[in-house]
Amino acid sequence: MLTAPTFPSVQGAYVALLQLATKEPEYQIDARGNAAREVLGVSFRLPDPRQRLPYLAQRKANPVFQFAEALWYLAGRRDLEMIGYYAPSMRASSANGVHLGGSAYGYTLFHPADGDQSPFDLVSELLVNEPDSKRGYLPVFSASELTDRSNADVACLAGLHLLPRDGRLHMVCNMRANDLDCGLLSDVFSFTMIQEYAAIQLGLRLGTYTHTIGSAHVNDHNTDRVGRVLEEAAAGPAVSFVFPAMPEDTTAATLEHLLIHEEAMRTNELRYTASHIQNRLDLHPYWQQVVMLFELYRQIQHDQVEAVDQELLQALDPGLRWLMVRKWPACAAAVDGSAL
Ligand code: 5HM
Repeated sequence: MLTAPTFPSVQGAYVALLQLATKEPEYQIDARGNAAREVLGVSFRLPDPRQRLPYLAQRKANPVFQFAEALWYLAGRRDLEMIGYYAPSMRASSANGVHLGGSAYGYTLFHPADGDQSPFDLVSELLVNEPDSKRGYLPVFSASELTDRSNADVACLAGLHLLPRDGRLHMVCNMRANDLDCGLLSDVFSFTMIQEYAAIQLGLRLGTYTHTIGSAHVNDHNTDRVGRVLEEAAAGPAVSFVFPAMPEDTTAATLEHLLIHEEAMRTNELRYTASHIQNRLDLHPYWQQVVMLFELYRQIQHDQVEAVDQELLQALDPGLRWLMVRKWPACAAAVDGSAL
């Protein structure tokens, strides 16, 4: 079979690639001081790209960051102010302390560079007029990023290819490089969110997601954690949850509305209860879940609570709650032992 191997969720692909790179590496590399084991030219396919979260106790996915990053991309932003709050480590990649460079993929894709149309708008227009087109490509990496040899933030995403076929929107993602343990999970989460958003804007059903990587590697300093993940995976799947569909009425205005609430919580101007989010915000229950995640994170970051609001935690979808309880001690402290 020459097409990419398929997996029912990102978790299987992640584990299979960790296994390959650590047990059967093709190369040992040392680029920019990062010793790593590497395999070249790998790919996988997710027939259901919504299954974009792993449920592994040894690899604590952070759904707050995942949604924040996806929204930051979809809103075409590059500011550290927003993304640095959710991922302080990303501050180190910024050259000026204000913006991110190559890794601000949303800025490249959704920000109107010249004139008033973004690359995403141009590709969408093309695909509406010619769905069978092979030109719906959104390039991200640019060789001009290599002009400055000290550039710490060169895009790892080469580009996203949108392919409407038989009423469904497929996406092929090309990455020049992917850190299999640290980068892959958040990349797949965000890119499949972009795919689902694009499908809705084009009036298409969600198709398959294919992820391709030039240099797939595991850094040596992550070897211990990767070993623990592989042990957990070998013991068999403990839990799995189904990730719901993005509402079909989602538009750029929905995301703008959501990001107004996001900013109010990030800057600690407003605090929300579960019932306020459910009854007063005029958001679809899918997006209400995201506001709940941001409010829980506000309580952890700003109020520095020992235990988050129980009612809010209980109002989360079971899969998101499972992840939050494992990721944040203040969430674990808000549930009794049986819910762990
Ligand atoms: O030396 P280089 O620019 O390739 O280092 C970037 C590192 O971040 C690589 O290990 C790359 O695979 C990882 N990375 C990732 O996996 C970086 C970004 C941000 O652009 C990303 N995924 N989205």
